[in-house]
Amino acid sequence: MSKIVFITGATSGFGKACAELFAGNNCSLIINGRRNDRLQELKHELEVRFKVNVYTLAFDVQDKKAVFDAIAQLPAEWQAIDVLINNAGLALGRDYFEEADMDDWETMINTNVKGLLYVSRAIVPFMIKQQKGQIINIGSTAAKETYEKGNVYCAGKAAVDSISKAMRIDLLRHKIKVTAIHPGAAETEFSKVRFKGDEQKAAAVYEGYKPLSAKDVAEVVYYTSTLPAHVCINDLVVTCTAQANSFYTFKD
Ligand code: NDP
Ligand code: 8X3
Repeated sequence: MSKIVFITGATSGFGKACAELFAGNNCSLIINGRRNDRLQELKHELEVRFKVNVYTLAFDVQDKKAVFDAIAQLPAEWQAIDVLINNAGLALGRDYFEEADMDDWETMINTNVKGLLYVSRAIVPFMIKQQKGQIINIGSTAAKETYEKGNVYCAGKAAVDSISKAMRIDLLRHKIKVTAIHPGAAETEFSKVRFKGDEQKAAAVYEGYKPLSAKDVAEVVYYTSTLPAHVCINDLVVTCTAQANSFYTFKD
């Protein structure tokens, strides 16, 4: 089989754009998300369009048992995973610390931090067996600078930054590359999810400048996977030209 790429959160945004780009470059894909209808639709579309093999695994990354059960039942030919893209994630709410919904905090920590850990632990043994592989963790500019009302989302992404460093050190002896990619504002379903379906609030985030698209981010992710075996991009921040960091965006 061609290169096998496992993508979490492939039903939308960066994950879906990565699925399209990697499939377009003849990779076999294992795609995950909670919305199985979207996974099936994407599988069909990619198989027809690019003549590649696509395996779907619908599970919630927050559910440790579901993660390990799903990955354990992968057929042998799908276990030789070359690239894991830990992308599934979300922000919920944008509120002052003392006003934020604590259930939202739990969901963000369980998804963005614990989910990434579970999926990685379930897949790393396959990479160790092969003594090769690449784990690409999607962080955020929010990992690099904590902003007002970003509290637990920023903390979770800072944890992804730190976990990426830890993985890089500990997996060195198994020849596994670990790449952390930290995008700035990108127009996906992210803000619709963050503002719980409030389309106006979500659209306002991207007004007055040209944000990144999901495809822009996918192209950067893909590039990091094309380098020679001895070359690894460890940490990469990518923003649109109008954005300097979490704090500064130039709006016309
Ligand atoms: P989208 O909302 O468009 O996509 C999020 C994806 O994550 C969906 O496919 C969703 O699938 C999946 N997902 C969410 N929760 C779970 C879960 N519990 N289990 C499995 N899958 C889940 O957002 P983006 O594409 O923008 O976000 C992707 C990643 O990029 C996130 O980690 C986000 O924090 C990060 N990011 C986003 C930025 C942006 O500005 N858009 C900037 C920097 C980082 P489903 O609902 O089907 O489960
Ligand atoms: C998503 C980008 O600026 O909303 O990680 O935190 S931001």
